Amino acid sequence: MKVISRKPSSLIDSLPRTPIATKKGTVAVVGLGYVGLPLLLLSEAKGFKAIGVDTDRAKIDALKNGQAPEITKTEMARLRGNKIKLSTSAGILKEADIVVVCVPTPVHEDHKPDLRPLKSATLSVAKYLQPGTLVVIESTVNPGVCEEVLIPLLERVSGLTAEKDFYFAHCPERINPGDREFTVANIPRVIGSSTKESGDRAEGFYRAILDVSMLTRVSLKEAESVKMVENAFRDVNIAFVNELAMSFDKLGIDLTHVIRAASTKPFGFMPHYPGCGVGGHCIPVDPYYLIDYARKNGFSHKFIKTARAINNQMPAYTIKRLKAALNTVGKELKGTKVALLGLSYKRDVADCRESPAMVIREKLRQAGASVIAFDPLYTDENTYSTLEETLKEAKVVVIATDHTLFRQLKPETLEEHNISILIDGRNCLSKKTFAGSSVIYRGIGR
Ligand code: SAJ
Repeated sequence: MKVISRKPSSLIDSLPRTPIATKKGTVAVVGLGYVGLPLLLLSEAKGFKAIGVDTDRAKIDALKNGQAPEITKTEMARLRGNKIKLSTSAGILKEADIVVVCVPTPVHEDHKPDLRPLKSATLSVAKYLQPGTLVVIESTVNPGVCEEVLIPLLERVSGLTAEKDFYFAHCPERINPGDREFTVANIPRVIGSSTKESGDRAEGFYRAILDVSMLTRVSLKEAESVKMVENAFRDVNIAFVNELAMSFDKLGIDLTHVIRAASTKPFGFMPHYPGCGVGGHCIPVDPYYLIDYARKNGFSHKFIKTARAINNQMPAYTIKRLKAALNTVGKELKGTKVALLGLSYKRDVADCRESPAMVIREKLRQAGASVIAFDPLYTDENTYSTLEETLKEAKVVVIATDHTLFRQLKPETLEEHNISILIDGRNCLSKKTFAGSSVIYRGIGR
């Protein structure tokens, strides 16, 4: 496992080496999804007494049976072994010295921030908050949410005063779902606090569980801003190449070759890749939190908003590529059987939140196409169960998620099923191998 390490700065050198929290050593994690569960397991593995709280009874029952996505057999045994307390009831939080909140922060249909899950979790924490407890928020929030929403809520309901009776810090999560190299244990973290004491206590906790020395200390608003900036940075860079893709499709230039060649520049260039859209619970969501907060404070973001608009139009652009390919053979989309390969938002990940593939499926249906969808990691009432049966019925194929299974698709497989068109929404197949086949290949930006 690659451990990132750097000689800590003099400030960090002066910090107490013995993590303050381990004096009593009980950590409670509220929200046991792809962020909270790994943190809970890591805390327990590093010697803390661990408590997991989630409102989802089915999830708690599954965890008690050692069932959860992407955990090791050892972790399953530890969950089953009752060493980790798991509950849907927040009352158990009374036992914790440290409470870490890891719940989703989605947006509403109109892209306005939806803090309901976070407020509800914070309310549960407040109801059972004990003096001396450290509260850490890992959920992604825009600047101002900690000081203007969460701390007042904790104080009002608990009757305790922040920085006097309890400690508070914000340490934005940096989990990359599906990443086996960068994990909760080795990703550097940023810790925001309004006082040194709270920051020290939070740093003591993270030092006790993480294999990294790079823990950067900033203010609460700066920590909230770090995550917003990280993810808006990624969104605008993806929008940049998506706009280039639409331009280069007109110019007949293969953008993927251009990006690969530009990446040979060892400085000043960071490759991103065009595709059928931007999904997930982070990249397409977090910029809206920043846009909304800036608007409320008198600034209207243009560039970040434009990037969101460009990325949001990529599902429609992908269908436009399909329509254009169908037109070259005198066909139209209405009535065409389309195999949609992939529904999740990211390669080899089962999560469909904000997935562009779902938008493509809906738009294909609205255009009168008959959609046959298949995803090896996701099923619903309208999905097929195998790639074979999906291809058997289809006339054209759209790849919306570059799952490993789809990256092995060969032109001859499509020819065997009389499939005439392939739209590669993730540019994950070799255009060259299709050149010699009867299958019309179109990518995004190539
Ligand atoms: N995507 C592109 N082109 C790219 C990169 C991604 O179209 O060049 C699309 C993906 O297909 C996906 C969406 O954007 O639909 C998001 O992809 P992602 O790789 O950013 O995946 P996420 O959402 O899991 O992002 C996480 C984020 N981690 C956190 O928020 C803590 C993000 O900050 C990381 O940069 C990202 O992982 C990562 O680097 O993989």
